[in-house]
Amino acid sequence: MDSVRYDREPAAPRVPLALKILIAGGFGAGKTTLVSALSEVRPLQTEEVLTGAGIGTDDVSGVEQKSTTTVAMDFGRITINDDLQVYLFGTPGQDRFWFLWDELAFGALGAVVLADTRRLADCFPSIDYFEQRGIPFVVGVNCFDGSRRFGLEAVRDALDLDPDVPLVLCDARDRQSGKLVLISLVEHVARQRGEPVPVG
Ligand SMILES: Nc1nc2c(ncn2[C@@H]2O[C@H](COP(=O)(O)OP(=O)(O)OP(=O)(O)O)[C@@H](O)[C@H]2O)c(=O)[nH]1
Ligand SMILES: [Mg+2]
Repeated sequence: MDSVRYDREPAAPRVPLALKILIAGGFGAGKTTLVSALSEVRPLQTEEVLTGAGIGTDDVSGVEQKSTTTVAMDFGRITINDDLQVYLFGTPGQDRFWFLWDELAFGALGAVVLADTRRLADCFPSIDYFEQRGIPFVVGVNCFDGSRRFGLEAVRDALDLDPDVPLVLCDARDRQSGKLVLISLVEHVARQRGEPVPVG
């Protein structure tokens, strides 16, 4: 009987390296919007309708148009090349879901904290969380239509950010804008680790 001979073992299937990045920030800052804009696959979302039951708990001042909220997480994926994928995890924005954060943050490369200048203080808990755990983060100021524009230095002062934490303007609805935020995070992580900053 003929037998097939292999000179070499068949190649093992390639498993791409996966980087995990968190998209955090206060209630309604645009986390779900950013994950959706960036993801190449239909994002997994856990949106629930804001109802009268949330009155007194869900502070929608400044985002009165908001009709849903994330109750567990958002998930999206970006393929960089055959060897590298980025997994995006959007956090829930409300305090009552804090218990999920440690699971979501486990093994993360770093985080994007989205800030809305109409409700800047809402991103303090996210910043505190990452600072306390030594997780590198950048802050993206999501420029909502009609919100007052502030200079980056004024926002940096208001957030009391360390000088080395990157602060960038962005539009969470825009893929290219979101990519620039992710690139600033990857560069920040590389600088912190003393590794060469990736080019392009
Ligand atoms: N004009 C404008 N609207 C935006 C932008 N980003 C988000 N929105 C809108 O703002 C609302 C809130 O956005 P979400 O992405 O749900 O915010 P979130 O941070 O995920 O909210 P929670 O999960 O409830 O904390 C949605 O109606 C979005 O369409 C933006 O950059 N500009
Ligand atoms: Mg959300």
